[in-house]
Amino acid sequence: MMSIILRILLPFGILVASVSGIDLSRLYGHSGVQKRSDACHPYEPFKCPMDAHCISIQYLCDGAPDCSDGYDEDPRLCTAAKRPPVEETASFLQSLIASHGPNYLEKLFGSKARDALAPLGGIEKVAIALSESQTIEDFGAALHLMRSDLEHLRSVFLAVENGDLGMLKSLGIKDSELGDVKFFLEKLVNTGFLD
Ligand SMILES: [Ca+2]
Repeated sequence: MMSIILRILLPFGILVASVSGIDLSRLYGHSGVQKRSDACHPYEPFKCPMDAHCISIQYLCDGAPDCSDGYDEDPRLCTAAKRPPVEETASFLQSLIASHGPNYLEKLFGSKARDALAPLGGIEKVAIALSESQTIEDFGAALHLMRSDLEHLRSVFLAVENGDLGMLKSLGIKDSELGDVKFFLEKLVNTGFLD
């Protein structure tokens, strides 16, 4: 299943070259007839996936549905738009694992975050869930986290929100990573993860 990030970007034709296994024909028209109307006007570049209706970027996540199915107000889309890019989150998680071993992220995400996050579906799946999940409860549901792990994660976020770095230190987050981990968690807190 295509991530919502790709579905956001596909109407713009971005990232298409790096995406395999997706039917691109609808992007370029395949009826043999040149249909100029397939392309959205530059002033209204976002194409609603359902009805091919074109809207301007300002109407994305503005609180009122403009696509017939309300896709432009999809909570996951609008959450992802406020979060760091999935690639950035994935590479951060990857760098922590590369530096400290495949079970390092257990300190944050609990016992299912071992083996380079394999039991959670892998690094990319976790990064997408961090991007699209409006709240920590949504995140827990998306990755089927156990309640105890979710409450542990919440306590980590609450500590960061309160400026308590001692919690991260006591978990064994290295001094050299403390700033980066704090910055990473703060970005989530600042976009409603604990609301
Ligand atoms: Ca809208």
